[in-house]
Amino acid sequence: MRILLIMPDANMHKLHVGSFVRSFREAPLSLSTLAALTGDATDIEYTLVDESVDPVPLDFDGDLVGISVITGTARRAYALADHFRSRGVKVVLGGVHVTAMPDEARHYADCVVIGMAERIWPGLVEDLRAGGLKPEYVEDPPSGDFVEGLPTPRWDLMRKSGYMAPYTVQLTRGCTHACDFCMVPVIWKRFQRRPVADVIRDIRAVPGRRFAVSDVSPFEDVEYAKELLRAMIPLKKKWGGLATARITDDPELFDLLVRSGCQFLLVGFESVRQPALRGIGKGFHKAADYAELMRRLHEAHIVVQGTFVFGFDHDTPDVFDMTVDRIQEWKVDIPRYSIYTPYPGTRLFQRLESEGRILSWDWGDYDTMHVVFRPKNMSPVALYEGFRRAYRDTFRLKNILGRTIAGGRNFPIAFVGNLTYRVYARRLYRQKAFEMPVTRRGEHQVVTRHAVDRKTPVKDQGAMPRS
Ligand code: B12
Ligand code: SF4
Repeated sequence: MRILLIMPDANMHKLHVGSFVRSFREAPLSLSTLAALTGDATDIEYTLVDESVDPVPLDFDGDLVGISVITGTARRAYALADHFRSRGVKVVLGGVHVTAMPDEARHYADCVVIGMAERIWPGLVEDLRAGGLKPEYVEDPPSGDFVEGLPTPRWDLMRKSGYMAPYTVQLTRGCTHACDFCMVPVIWKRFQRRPVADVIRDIRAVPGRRFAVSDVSPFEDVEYAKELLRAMIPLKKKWGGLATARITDDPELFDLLVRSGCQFLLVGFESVRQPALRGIGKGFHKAADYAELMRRLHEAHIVVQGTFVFGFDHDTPDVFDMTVDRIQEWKVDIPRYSIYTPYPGTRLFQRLESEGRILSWDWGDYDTMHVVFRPKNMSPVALYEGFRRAYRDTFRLKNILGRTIAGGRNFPIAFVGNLTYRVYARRLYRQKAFEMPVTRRGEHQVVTRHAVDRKTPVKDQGAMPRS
């Protein structure tokens, strides 16, 4: 059996040099996790393609195409699905967006998978083999225990040179919090921890010293995290991952984190203002403590990518300059900005829709780089302009050096990371695709819901077809 698994292009965080493309991220686990689930079955030949770094083989004529869909890539995913089905290849769609919007997704697929696929995928492949692929498979047990006994992902099937960190390890699923804009608590209703022994087995299997963790907030169960970090120390690896701003609250946990080899953390600061944090359900983050948090992380030689969001209902037009100033003051090594985005399925989406504030239903705009809703205290244009001005100001060379030069041994990583975002900040002003498509289209010109261009051949549509 020949199975092609695709992650459509998300059009971001990558470097192009001629035909060479590298993503500035860790390798995603969605496809390599699926491919591992059928174990040693030697009669299954998988091809895994992350379109952000490699082209999709449009002439594939095997038995099944599986496509992993997040909201921002839904358009591309549906166009690819159409393409392969028109060639007579069966298509299954799964992932975050399909789980939130199964009724939409089934228009474009022979089969949809709702929720986590660990307990589903092997049976689905067997059904396909027997000619009895069902139209829908739902996570079983619902929100259940599927993280025990998972195989090590098939990292070998992804192109290693495509990523800054080609080996990604998973510790947990879900999150203990429920911020209003976040998809995680919506689709993974329970926070689940993998057995420590399974995680350690995976880390041992990583060739070389470095790996990444892409879990959204793996250290919120402090006792579990301590047990895991303790077990990681003897492995003497170096790693990077994500954490909430509470990571330094428990001194023992933080000490173990440092000793386990943590060198990089992405922290979702979200806002420099406490009322905004409270408003989105992230009041457990204390903006007043961010300076001290940064000081402690730097003391431990951890490089910090700090993500900030603009467009909250508490945001006023002065938020942009204030955020840029605080980031300089706290010396956040690699800052990143996003526009508040109501992903379908989230509380935020429901609220903004009921208030009549959604401006675009084109999922291609849901990449956190476009304004897709009407902000409360400023116009959509002011939000977009503030967002890209903040990018431009933050990534001026003088500001980059101001933040990173005192970083000692962290300086090279932080500096290179900043240069990447500097290129991106420039793109925001230069490239047509970033020209505020929603607001420039006019507020009342709502885009056709998840429309797929059926006239242009898929190869000519570009990675992110736009209306
Ligand atoms: C790596 C990653 C990326 C990578 C790859 C994207 C991708 N397609 O996953 C990159 C860097 C490109 C990326 C970009 C962005 N990302 Co991202 N990313 C992740 C991250 C950290 C890990 C994904 C992963 O490997 N998960 C582990 C695997 C095992 O889980 P999984 O993907 O859900 O797969 C399971 C099931 O969903 C299912 N499944 C998934 N695909 C398929 C396919 C088939 C055929 C089947 C049967 C089953 C199936 O089976 C798997 C096993 O159970 C997740 C958070 C997370 N930890 O999941 C966010 C996440 C996917 N990203 C998110 C967001 C918001 C973004 C950005 C907007 C962020 C930003 N501001 O920059 C951009 C999107 C840009 C765009 N144009 O849309 C959101 C998605 C929300 C949404 N509704 O789309 C997530 C969930 C984080 C969050 N807090 O909400 N991201
Ligand atoms: S934003 Fe972070 S802390 Fe909040 S629910 Fe999502 S993953 Fe959890």
